[in-house]
Order: sequence, then structure tokens, then C-alpha cells
Amino acid sequence: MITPTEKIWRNGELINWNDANVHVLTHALHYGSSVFEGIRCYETATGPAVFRLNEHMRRMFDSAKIYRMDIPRFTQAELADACREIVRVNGLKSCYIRPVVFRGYGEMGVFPLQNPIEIYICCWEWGKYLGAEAIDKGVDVCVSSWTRIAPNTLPAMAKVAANYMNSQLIKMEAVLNGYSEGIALDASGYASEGSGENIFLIRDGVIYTPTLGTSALPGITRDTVMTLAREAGIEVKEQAIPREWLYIADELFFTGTAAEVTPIRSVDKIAIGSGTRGPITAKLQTAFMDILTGKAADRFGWLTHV
Ligand code: PPE
Repeated sequence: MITPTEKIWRNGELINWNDANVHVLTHALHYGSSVFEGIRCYETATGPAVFRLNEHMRRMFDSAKIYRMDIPRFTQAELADACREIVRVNGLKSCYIRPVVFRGYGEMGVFPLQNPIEIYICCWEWGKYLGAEAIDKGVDVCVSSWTRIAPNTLPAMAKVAANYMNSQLIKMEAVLNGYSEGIALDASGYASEGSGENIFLIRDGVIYTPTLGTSALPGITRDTVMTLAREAGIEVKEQAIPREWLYIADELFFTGTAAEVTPIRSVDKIAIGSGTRGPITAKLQTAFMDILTGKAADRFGWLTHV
């Protein structure tokens, strides 16, 4: 169970955790009309710092724009400040931050433009997304029998609640069959992403990841890993990845705010490479963690102190 913090930010004010309630006829509850972000704040030697806050805010505004949601009264910079404020007032050293913008109570029916837009920002302490051992040992995954949302159905570039019904089907199937996660294929049969992570493949020293055209979220950790890999002189290619390429990869890993960089050690019970975390994955994990912990310089300007 989630451990409550003291405060939640709502439409510009701080309210108590237990007062952050909505009416049961809230539009988003019935029709999935909610856009959100997931952001991590890390403990550094110089205090808590939020990772790539501005990029997350930008993606949230992009998601809202795709769905014709006008975020009232607040700019990206103001909501970024609100994210810092909620971590500060709750006194957390490290946490996960969840801003959510949704269509609230008013009209019922799928024409949503009369409903008010509500903004909440919450935070809580969130441990390892795919289990405690996942980061070192890797996870066992399957290819899902569910197809990822097709581009002309629900836009994958928007991080919206409705997309996560597809994610839940993928995740439930995987977990109930004994896997940690599922990889979904896109509507053409190419590898897309996990239920809540982007995927990366390594073969002969080159890193590959599906293009955004294969129904993958423009992940901020995805961009982070591509940047760090290129800085380390490793070639990175975005391209269509056929399913069978997953099986014959030297290394595979997931990226995501919650999952960070998590190695994949098997797909459909086929061992990937040596069946443990591979050397390039380990190198990228270290490069990533060194920035988060302040061990390496924040040379890309990715940390915002609270
Ligand atoms: N794809 C999906 C579908 C996805 O949900 C995420 C993040 C990513 C890729 C990676 O994106 P990024 O976090 O920007 O690197 N999933 C978030 C929600 C997880 C949840 O269960 O809630 C997350 O990791 O915060």
C-alpha cells in the first residue's frame, strides 16, 4: 500500500492527503480523460533533485494539447515549481512525483469540452518498479498477446490514462503467467514497448530502440539513455525491431522513470545473451546512476533541486 504524505497540490493550493477526493461522476473516471506524468526525485549530496523536470512538464503539456485540454492559469514553469514545492513541503528526500491533469465533474457524455480541468500533484516514496533484484539480475518477460494501441486509435505520444487500459491487459497477462513484464508488438507486428517502459536492444555493440512510429511513448529515460550512450561513443539507432530480433539480441533492457534501466534476461523463456545483465547495460546503468546521485557532474543540466 502507498504511504500517504502530508500534502497534495490542487489547482494552486496545498491540501491534506485525505482531502484529495473527486466526485464519482468525474469525467476522467468514466472516459479516461486524464493526462499525467511520472517523475523521480533523487537524494543527492546537495539535497533532493528532480530528474528532467522541464522535459516532463513539456510532455504533459504536449499530451494535454493532443486532447484539446487547456491547462488553466498555469504555465509549464509554474507547474514545475509546484512539483518542487510538493516534495519540499512533504519533506521527502527521494520520491516519485505524479502530476495529473483531468477533466472533472460537470457534464456526462463523451463530448468533454464543458468540463472543468483539474490539476493535482502528488508524491510518494516508490521503490523498485520491477522488484528489488531486477536492476542487478534482470527480469523475465514475455511478448504479449495484446497488441499495443494502434497509431490511429489512441495516440501513443500522449501519456494519458486511457492508454493504460492496454498496459493493464499486457501487465496482467504477463504477471499471471509468471513473468515480470510483457513486451507489446505494434499493429504491424514490430516490437513497441513494455506496459510502462521503453525497450532497448544491443547486438554487436550497437544499440537499437523502436522508433516513436511504433506506438512507443517518447520516454524521457529513453532519451537519457540515448544521450549517455552516444556520449560514450556507442552507436544508437532508432528503427523497426522485428519480434525475433529480441530473442537473438546480445542484451536487452527496459527504460522508464519508475523502472529506471532494468535488464531483461529472458523473453518467452529464451535466455538473452548470457542470461544475466550484459556489459553495455551495466555501463549505461552506472552512467545514469552517477548523474542521479551526484557522483558524476550534471553535465546535461538534468537535475533541478527542490
Ligand atoms: N512507455 C510507457 C507506456 C510508459 O508508461 C512509460 C513510463 C515509459 C514508456 C517510459 O517513459 P519515461 O518514464 O518518460 O522514461 N511509465 C511511467 C508510469 C508507470 C506506472 O506504472 O505508473 C513511469 O515510469 O513513471
